[in-house]
Amino acid sequence: MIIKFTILALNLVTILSYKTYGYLVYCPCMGRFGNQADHFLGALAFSKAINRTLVLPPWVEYRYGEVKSIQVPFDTYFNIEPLNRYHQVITMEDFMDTVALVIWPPQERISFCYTQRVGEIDNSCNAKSGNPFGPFWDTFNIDFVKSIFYGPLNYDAHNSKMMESWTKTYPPKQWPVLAFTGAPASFPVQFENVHLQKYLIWSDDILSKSRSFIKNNMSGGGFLGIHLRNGPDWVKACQHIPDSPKLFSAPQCVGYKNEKGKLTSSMCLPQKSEIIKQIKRALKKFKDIKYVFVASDSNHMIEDLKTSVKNMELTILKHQPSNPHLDLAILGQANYFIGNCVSSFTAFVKRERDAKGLPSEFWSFPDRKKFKHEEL
Ligand code: GFB
Repeated sequence: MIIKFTILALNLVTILSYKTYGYLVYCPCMGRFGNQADHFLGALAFSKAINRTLVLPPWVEYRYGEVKSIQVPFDTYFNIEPLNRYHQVITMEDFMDTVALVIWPPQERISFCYTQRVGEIDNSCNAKSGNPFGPFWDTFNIDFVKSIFYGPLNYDAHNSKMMESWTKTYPPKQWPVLAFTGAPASFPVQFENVHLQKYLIWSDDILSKSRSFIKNNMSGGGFLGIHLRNGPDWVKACQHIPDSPKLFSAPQCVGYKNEKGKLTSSMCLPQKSEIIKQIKRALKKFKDIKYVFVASDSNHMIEDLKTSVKNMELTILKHQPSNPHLDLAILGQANYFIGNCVSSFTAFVKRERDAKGLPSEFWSFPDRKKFKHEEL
């Protein structure tokens, strides 16, 4: 009895402390980690702009051979506290265990989408149709009774008129929870939201594992971190370069309007010779580098790299077994980083390093021939 009362009282305290703003819930239903991270920054900006507490969704992951996505709690990878300094947030797990019990009863669960989505029901968001949509909401036993199409509103947090329209159309008193079928954010991350990366700080667990890896394997010298994105999905994606001058995260180097250069196939899928040349150039600049840490989704090229630098006192290594988050956290701590401009996985590292004032560059960018010509 006492325990029950204490839990109820705690819930009320949590709810009262959040109540005035309303809540924003969403499914990070597009792409893998890099895409979801880009979306997260946009959702964070949007929730602040419409003054609603952001419910931190779990990360959606896909395991080989499994039909349904797996939902990994947000705080497995990131600390909540720094985010709270920017804006009020709560994890999805805490939200469902406390606030939702009071302000979001099952009969009031409405899904929001820009316009109808194809699925089992006509004229609906079909918020649970397909993977990861169904498994995501099922993780929290959430079903929706209705859909709202919020178009033509959009989630550009930097358009104050638009944000006013949101708060006027969906005031928190009548709409305590806005649950979005997908992330209320653009991909790649809007330029104005890139700086929010500084609030995404790795969890103590990821930080300590990445630091131990560095200490145990790369002490006594600096290290160069490189990201080689070269799996079959990527090879296929890079074929779209000629028709997609801003493919995926390319704006991070070519600019959001291609104002900083042209996207080339080599930037997406650099050849072995180009990779080796660029590494050697970086090593000339950073003389105290003794290690090259390679992160990759497919081919780490360890043997090729070892052969190409065999006359230098360098150790080439990777993390085993493959662990994307540890790779990211390690790359974020490298003395120098070379990444793939088109990849949102690289983009995460680049933003984190920019926030810490650490130097980075991209494969085959800027175009050296053009650069040299312009310098003359
Ligand atoms: O993160 P992500 O959206 O980046 O998706 P891109 C790529 C996934 O591949 C990562 C794995 O989330 C990781 O699971 N991966 C990539 C890696 N690089 C590494 C690495 O260095 N180490 C490890 N351990 N894993 C785009 C997608 O990928 O690729 C698009 O976002 C689309 O949706 C396209 O699928 C083909 O932006 O690189």
